[in-house]
Amino acid sequence: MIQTSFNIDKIRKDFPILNREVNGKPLVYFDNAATSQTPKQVIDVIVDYYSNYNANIHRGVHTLSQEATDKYEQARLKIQKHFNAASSDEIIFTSGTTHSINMVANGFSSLLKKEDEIIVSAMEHHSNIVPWQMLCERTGAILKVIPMNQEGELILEEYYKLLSDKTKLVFCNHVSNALGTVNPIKEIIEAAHNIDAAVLIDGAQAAPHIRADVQELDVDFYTVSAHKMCGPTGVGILYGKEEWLNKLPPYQGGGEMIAEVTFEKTTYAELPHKFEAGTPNICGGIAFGAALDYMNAIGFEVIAQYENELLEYATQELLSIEGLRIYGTAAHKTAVISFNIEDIHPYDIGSILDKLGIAVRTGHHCAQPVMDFFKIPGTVRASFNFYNTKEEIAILVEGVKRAKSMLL
Ligand code: C6P
Repeated sequence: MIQTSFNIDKIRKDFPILNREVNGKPLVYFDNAATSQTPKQVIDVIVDYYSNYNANIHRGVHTLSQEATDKYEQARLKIQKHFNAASSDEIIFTSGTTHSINMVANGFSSLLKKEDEIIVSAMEHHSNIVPWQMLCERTGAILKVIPMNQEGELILEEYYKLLSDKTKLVFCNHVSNALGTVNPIKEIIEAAHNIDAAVLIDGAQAAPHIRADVQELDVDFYTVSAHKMCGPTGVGILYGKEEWLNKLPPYQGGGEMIAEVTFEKTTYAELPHKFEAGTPNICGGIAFGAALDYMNAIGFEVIAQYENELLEYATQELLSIEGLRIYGTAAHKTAVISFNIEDIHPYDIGSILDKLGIAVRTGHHCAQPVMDFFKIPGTVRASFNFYNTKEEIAILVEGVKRAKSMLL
């Protein structure tokens, strides 16, 4: 029996999309790790912005511009408070995690030299691999990989062996999108700091489930996408320690990121504006703040407990299907289940589930090295959020059984 201290029926009413049908069946949305759904409280904020105070920010003396600027900067303060950053100057608005990581990777071009080493984990999303490979191509630095075991857990002893005075930067996800593993980032950060290496943690999959405290973690960079935590697409943040953000050069040149421009020389704006060239996603930033308000009103501990119960129930029910294998069996996981049934192609299962109104993701999940490790082309991935229910999981399990009987 799932114990909740929140009212699931009331929560579900906040999400208009959950009322729709897909292929004549009620939608069962289990693709939350790709993007989460949006509550009406956040949709209302977006409508309000475009209905009442749409204007460019930091530029106008007029009322609309000032209102938009105030709301945007209030959102930055909400984000600072949520992640417990020491200063709002350490919160850079970006278009999302991919943009945030590229910003740091680009910045390190001027800080690395040939033969320096940077360390990545074996279970990264391509967003946290490719920008670093491009950095290695530019600088001659060398990329090393922390291996994982069959459960999908990083092997820390191997990580410790990789660290040396050549190591300049370590980057790892907080939670794996393909396996759901929650990584021991505190230990990873501490060990890197012992040899003076900086650490970037990709928080894209953790932020919807775990409230990270960047000061407590002592992390140098932390990245988040709003669309995975009830906010809109196209907006996110890079948290960076002030000392690091001051050291890195700006990512893009343009309006808003300058102090003074002449044809001889340009000086850059102070943080955070140094990294925010051009007109940002103003409405998106404000809606991100509203999404954090919404999730915090429910409470991250309550969310985590509820989702954990969904994970346990779904794991047990899915494993009762003969031939079904779950990839990612770490002791500490978020509510993500990646699975295959014998040698049925994940795409075929996903297509049948879609006919039944059930949305899952199939394929390599932008984490091809993880699939290569398990020697599979991909998986079916069901990922749950706090607005999902045990009844929906039962529908998924029946759907998977039906797919199996049709495909084997
Ligand atoms: N993962 C998934 O289905 P963007 O696209 O920039 O908001 O986030 C990229 C990203 C980075 N790191 C991790 C761990 C992620 O999971 C993602 C996005 C989605 O798993 C879409 S590919």
